[in-house]
Amino acid sequence: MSAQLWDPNSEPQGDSQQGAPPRPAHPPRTAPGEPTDAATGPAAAGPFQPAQPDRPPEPPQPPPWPQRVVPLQPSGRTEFQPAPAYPPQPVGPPVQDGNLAPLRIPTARQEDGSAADRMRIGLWGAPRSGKTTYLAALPLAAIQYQRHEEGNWLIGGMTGESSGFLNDSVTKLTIERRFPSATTGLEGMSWSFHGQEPGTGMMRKRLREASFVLEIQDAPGEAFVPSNPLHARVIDQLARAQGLIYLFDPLGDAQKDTHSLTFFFSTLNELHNRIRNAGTHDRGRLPHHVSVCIAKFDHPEIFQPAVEAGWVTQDTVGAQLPRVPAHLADGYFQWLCNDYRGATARLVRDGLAAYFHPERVKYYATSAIGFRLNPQHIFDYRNYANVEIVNGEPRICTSPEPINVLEPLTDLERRMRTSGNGRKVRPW
Ligand SMILES: Nc1nc2c(ncn2[C@@H]2O[C@H](COP(=O)(O)OP(=O)(O)OP(=O)(O)O)[C@@H](O)[C@H]2O)c(=O)[nH]1
Ligand SMILES: [Mg+2]
Repeated sequence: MSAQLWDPNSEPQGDSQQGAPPRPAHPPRTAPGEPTDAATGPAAAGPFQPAQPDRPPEPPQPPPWPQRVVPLQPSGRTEFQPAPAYPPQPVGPPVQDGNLAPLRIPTARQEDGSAADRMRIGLWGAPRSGKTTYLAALPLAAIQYQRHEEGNWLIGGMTGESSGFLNDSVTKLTIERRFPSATTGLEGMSWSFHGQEPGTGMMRKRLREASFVLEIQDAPGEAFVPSNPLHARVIDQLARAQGLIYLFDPLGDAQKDTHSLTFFFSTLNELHNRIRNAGTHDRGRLPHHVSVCIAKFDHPEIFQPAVEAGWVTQDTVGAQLPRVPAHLADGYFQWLCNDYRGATARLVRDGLAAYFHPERVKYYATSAIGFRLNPQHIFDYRNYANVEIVNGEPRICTSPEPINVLEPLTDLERRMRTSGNGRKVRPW
């Protein structure tokens, strides 16, 4: 009588589970390249064929399907038993990555008006003054912070769009070496900031822990004139903001269609009316804290006169970047408006001084893209202009190292928090 060989294609005898999924096949025991003759191959050998005499005996392999581990038997040995076959399962949603950790909610939501650490900032500036590039440079400034200062900053998006903006900005500025496109609509960002930075005053030697959520809107510069359809919404934003970042572009100020005053005075006047009508003036002035950024400080037409007038010092370590020191920045802005620009710039200066409390306005010489650096990554006064024109389009020459981009924002947060006026989220 011939031996009964196991035929994997034949129906199992007495299997009453119609429609049960077939059990997975054993993995082949044949090494790659080994002959798989039907007489001697693994199929012919049957599922639990003893080891061939010319091979070292293999330890018993547990089958690859789900197993139950039966706890220690009285004999003292653990035994594997195949689990019972599962009934057919409904098809589930596609699994994108079975290893993803469960997703938690973000630590604060944009809509959550009660979050104490939320900071609404209005971004203001004439067309092409560099507002979007400033925002785009923020993640770079945060990553590079520890190069120049003790401490560290991390920025993260609170929404998909805000996160996407951070990612796209870094790619655009550093890899493509291009500037962002002109803004066409209102774009809201919500970013979380976590950091440690040097304290101030007596606490200078200690790192200060800071954490807040920034809400900021980017608008086209044209929206800061009353004839623009977005104007009312932009004024709303500025009125509801706790602090303002104002970009003053000395280059644009020299051109008729981007005069700073055109996009400054009418907005300032309406902001004042709105806040006066709401009865929320602070001792007769607008209650906001303001960071004024003198934009495009890297540009030779701005940088060179500042150097020649003696406003600039240079770091002695790292990339040896030039800067206008914080204690001179106010004087530098006054000089820029008095001596370098014209009568309209002086009116911007006067408007800031008259409508806001002077102690709540701080000035920064800012460059979103920083200076061109030499191959050793050091500033060279012979060749520092970081923008070149390629096919009629401005391109950034060396990877941006922003100057005074993070500071106007983190200082603003600190000034608002410590000034005592609070101006936490207020319903105007
Ligand atoms: N040299 C230099 N040029 C800059 C800098 N930031 C911006 N620019 C130039 O200014 C142009 C306008 O910058 P944007 O950031 O788009 O200005 P914006 O204020 O957002 O402009 P709108 O959206 O039209 O209101 C850029 O295309 C660059 O050519 C900077 O830090 N340095
Ligand atoms: Mg823009």
